[in-house]
Amino acid sequence: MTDKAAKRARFEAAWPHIRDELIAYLPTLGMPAEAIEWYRENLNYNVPGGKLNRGMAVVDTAEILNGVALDDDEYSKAVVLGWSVELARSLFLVTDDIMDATITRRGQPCWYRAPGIGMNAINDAMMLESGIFFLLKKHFRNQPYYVDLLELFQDTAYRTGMGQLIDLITAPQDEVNLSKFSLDRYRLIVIYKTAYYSFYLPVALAMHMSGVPASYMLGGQTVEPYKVALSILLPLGEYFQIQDDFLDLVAPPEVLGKIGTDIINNKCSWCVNTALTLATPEQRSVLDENYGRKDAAAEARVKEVFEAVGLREHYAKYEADVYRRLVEMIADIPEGAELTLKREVFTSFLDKIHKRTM
Ligand code: GPP
Ligand code: MG
Ligand code: MG
Ligand code: MG
Repeated sequence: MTDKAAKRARFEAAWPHIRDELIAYLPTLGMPAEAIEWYRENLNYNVPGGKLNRGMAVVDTAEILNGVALDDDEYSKAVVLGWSVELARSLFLVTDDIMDATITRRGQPCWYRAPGIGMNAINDAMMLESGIFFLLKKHFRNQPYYVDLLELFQDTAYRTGMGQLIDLITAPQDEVNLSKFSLDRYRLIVIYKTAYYSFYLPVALAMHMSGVPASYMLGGQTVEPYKVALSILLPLGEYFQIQDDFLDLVAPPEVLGKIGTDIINNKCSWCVNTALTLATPEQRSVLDENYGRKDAAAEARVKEVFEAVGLREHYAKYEADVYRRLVEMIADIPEGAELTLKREVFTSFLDKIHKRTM
């Protein structure tokens, strides 16, 4: 087994214990067996089964900040935080799939489309969220950073909700209107909807757990490590989403594991927003007439415009530029005494993402 596969296996092995902790609370409240079974199925169906990048990022970051391997207590704390991030992700996806009227997720029907679930999925999503706060209370109530963890989950959910709102109103299901799109709007959506919860949340959780303070002095300089982390992780998250959008267009389905649907689904994607800045008036009309139609011929016409405006070259240039910028920002982080921020936290993310093909 590779090192990476072993890490994943260890993280996954913790899930049944965490799930059972959540379930074990229900009988203490006098909940009937039927309700307990429902909650178990909600957790099993929605929480594991993804790529787990966000959850495992908590553990990876805690390990890097710690310098040496985590002891059992530290590891189990990091794992609870990691699975809490996965709980957050699952509740976002359960509700997002209702809002987007999506059919399948992770190769199975979306939860609201699973037999007998329907709009109960809304309550199930709220119970996934409550699970986060149950776990935080159980495992961190006596830690000096407990309030920091609570605030972080709450602030992140607030920001993610705002991102979801601007996404919903910029690209509504039933109306294609490319004049609402722009690269600035795109960036705002992506940073709020994705980057905060996917990139900043796991790292900031691990920083709190590792005792990284709000500020410290290093070489006569005041460092505010959470602000530094945010300043790198938001553009990193934007880069990740831009890759996701580009891969949706160009990656072979057998590599990507899914068929790209962003054009057909009227997504406010980096590809269309960039093409809009480059298109001639004729190309713009082709986009207006064909984007977001549930029709393969219309999709093909959009793809022709994307090729004609040189989207691939623009992507290559964007990737080279953002990579250089992130490398510079990371090199500027003042490094020193123990328990402070380390550059490796960010280089490990950047290396995983740079030039990915799936
Ligand atoms: C998925 O985006 C949306 C989120 C992860 C955030 C949802 C936030 C809420 C507060 C509900 P998407 O709809 O663009 O992607 P996908 O294709 O995965 O559905
Ligand atoms: Mg969606
Ligand atoms: Mg959505
Ligand atoms: Mg995508």
